[in-house]
Amino acid sequence: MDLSPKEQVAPKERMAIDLRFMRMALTLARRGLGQVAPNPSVGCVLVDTSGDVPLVVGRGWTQPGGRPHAETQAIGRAGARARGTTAYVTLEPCAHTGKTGPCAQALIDAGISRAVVACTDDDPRVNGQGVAMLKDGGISVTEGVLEDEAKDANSGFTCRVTRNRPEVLLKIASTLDGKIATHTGKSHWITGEMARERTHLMRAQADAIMIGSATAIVDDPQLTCRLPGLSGRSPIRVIADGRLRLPLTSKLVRTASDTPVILLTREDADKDRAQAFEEQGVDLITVPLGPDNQMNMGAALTLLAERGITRVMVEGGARLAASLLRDNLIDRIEWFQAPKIIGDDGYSAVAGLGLDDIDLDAGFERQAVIALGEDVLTSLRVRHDI
Ligand code: AOF
Ligand code: ZN
Repeated sequence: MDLSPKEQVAPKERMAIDLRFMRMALTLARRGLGQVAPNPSVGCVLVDTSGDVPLVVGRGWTQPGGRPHAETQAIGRAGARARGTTAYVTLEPCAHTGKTGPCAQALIDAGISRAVVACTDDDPRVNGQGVAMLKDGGISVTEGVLEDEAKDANSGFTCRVTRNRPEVLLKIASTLDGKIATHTGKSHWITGEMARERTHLMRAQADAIMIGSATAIVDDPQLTCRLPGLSGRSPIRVIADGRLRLPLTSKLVRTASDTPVILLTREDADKDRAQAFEEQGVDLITVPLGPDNQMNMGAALTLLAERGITRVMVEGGARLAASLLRDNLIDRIEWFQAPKIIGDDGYSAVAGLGLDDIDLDAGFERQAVIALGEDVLTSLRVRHDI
């Protein structure tokens, strides 16, 4: 039997090559986080493995707004050199026809001989059909390479399509004893410069950033990404403001025409005030009330998902954090801790949860701990088994 050079590669060596190029594809995929909603951010690398050393002939990632998709970008770059290559894709190629044809078909048409796919696409229009299309088209498919990392990169999108709400990340910057301000309300600065830079990067990678109205009133924040080179990547700003208490003169309202602002508000909020906000270019979303007569935050998130938002970062305050935690709506926590202590007369990062007991089921698992100057950042994810 005549084996092509690709098939002569020992399995172990092939696995090392697969890991190397899937890692590259994942790095490309992460570039789009915060820019591609409602779509996932996908990376694709086309590699010619016929020679002595593997050669990258095309790279692509999902473009701002979610289109073009990663695969067609990579194929476009590679041109005729795409023929016979291996495609490394961080998400199963799509099988549906949108503005353009399916990516799976584009890979077949480009003459790709092998596809390495990190994880399946939970969008019901795809969900296994992309891989089936590749196989039917004569492409050999390897699945599950760096699957966990790819799922992590796609988690906002997956949450939107499977749970009808965006993924929610809670960011907290506190003292060692979990305080975010002194009893006089002073909070600038608890954490250091590196933690603040990291926060701005997180903002760039979010589709929306959300805070409660009390925090918006007290801090008068901009909630933009102000990292050099990334200032164009500020997320949509969302304020949970049931009673429309945000001042019309706030920085958020004054900059609404540059970076969008959404107010989540109640049906019974003042109509004239609502109109005044709308005249300033602020978008209002009416949120149904829950049994406690407060805005139902699960419903609010679903309304955001319906607008395509997949990744929400929550930056306070204590009451918004508590209400989302109480409703099990927090998927990730990024907790910065400074080596300072404020004591019991300070303000806590999370308001009262009314727990009688330690609820072991609702716990978070640690993903990483890193030092950022004097501060420590702990990254947590909600336990998957609940
Ligand atoms: C891919 N590569 O880079 C992305 C994919 O609305 P459309 O037509 O752009 O399709 C969006 C769907 O395509 C989205 O829900 C997800 O299933 C998939 N995203 N697929 O092959 C990509 N971003
Ligand atoms: Zn596609």
